[in-house]
Amino acid sequence: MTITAVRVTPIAFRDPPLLNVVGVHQPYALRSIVEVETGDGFVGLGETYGDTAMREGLTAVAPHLVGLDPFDLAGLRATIDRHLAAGTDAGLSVAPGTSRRNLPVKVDAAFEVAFLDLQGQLLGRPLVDLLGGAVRGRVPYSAYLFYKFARHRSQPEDDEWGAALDPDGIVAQARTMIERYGFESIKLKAGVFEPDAEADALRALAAAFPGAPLRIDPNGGWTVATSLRMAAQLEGVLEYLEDPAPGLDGMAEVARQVGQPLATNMVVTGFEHLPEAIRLGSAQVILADHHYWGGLRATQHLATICRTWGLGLSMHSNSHLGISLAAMTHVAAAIPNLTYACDTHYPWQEDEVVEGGKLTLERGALRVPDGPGLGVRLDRDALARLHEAYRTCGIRDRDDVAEMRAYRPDWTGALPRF
Ligand code: GKR
Ligand code: MG
Repeated sequence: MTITAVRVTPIAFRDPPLLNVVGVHQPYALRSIVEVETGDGFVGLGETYGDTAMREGLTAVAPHLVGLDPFDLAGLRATIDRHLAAGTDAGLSVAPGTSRRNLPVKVDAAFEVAFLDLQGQLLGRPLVDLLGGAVRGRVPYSAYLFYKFARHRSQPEDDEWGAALDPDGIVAQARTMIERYGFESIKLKAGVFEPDAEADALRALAAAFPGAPLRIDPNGGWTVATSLRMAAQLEGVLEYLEDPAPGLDGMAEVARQVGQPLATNMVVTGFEHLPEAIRLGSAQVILADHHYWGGLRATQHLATICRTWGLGLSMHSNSHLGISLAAMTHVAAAIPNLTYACDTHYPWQEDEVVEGGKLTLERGALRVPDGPGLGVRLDRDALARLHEAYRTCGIRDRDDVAEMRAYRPDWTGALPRF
């Protein structure tokens, strides 16, 4: 049993004008779809970032995987190490996947999922069984709210969500999202407006959805002083405060003085960050993301470290489609100490690349797909359509700062903002 073909297809799908601390989402988000095929017609799938660095990494490795056994994950890693030099960009980013940092780790993650999908198909077992089996049959996700413009500059009419630029807009967005998907916990992407205005939005959410666990994430957009002031204001309102201040030291300084746990997907984005983060006490909840932590098994290793050191574990998300959602769900189902609902951008995406269209979230959760492997199959017409969108959309790297500059020419995206 060997791999006979590997394909990497860049795609672009529509993305609304969601606001964050560095700017605004572009009209299209990019992903790469990975297919790993064996001679007898089985195809394993993976989904990951679609930026230039990632595409180059995936395509540099792809031809060298032909001939490997899909069960040989050590061989996969060795092949990647032989053909890919580690990136040098050490910068921390709002979108932790979209840089050259740890490129081999991210490439490994994408192919590992495809190899595991193949293994599951060959054995006739859901992927979660290869990770030790499911400790839960449904994986809860949180409603991921964003301040947003009503439409992109290029759109003649408002999108279906409309604008959300104040507490009323955020509560209305939450209502729609909860009506549609039944989410039980809520996250607000912050760092967009003055922190006090964002705290008002959180309090409005707390009043509108009593008892729903709440989180706020300004992506390191607040100074330590602002973070402390906001933490005091939001005491008792939040289940955790996500990435208030930049840097391991900044987070540690905040953590020392506040009563609530800090979560991060910005200052701890790889195993190499854990010793210092633990020594300093920079975060009490780590947001895992298999796309940049090295895959599904690496995410399980991270979970073990979190359990050992008494850290909470939740899951980070960027704009993604169903292959990623299925992979996130399988690994989340296998981790006993995943103690919070996972993040997902999924409700913001209209397009899909898997057969049958959008996966169904019910009561805020996705049932673990029970078909063999990931349990999702590629819709080839959709793949072709989204690849064509990639070819013509003109975007090759995510750039929220440049997109915002089109609205506000003086925009810099510099952090911290407040
Ligand atoms: O898509 O605007 C966004 C998010 O801010 C994303 O880039 C972050 O990586 O969702 C992410 C987060 O939790 O920080
Ligand atoms: Mg975050």
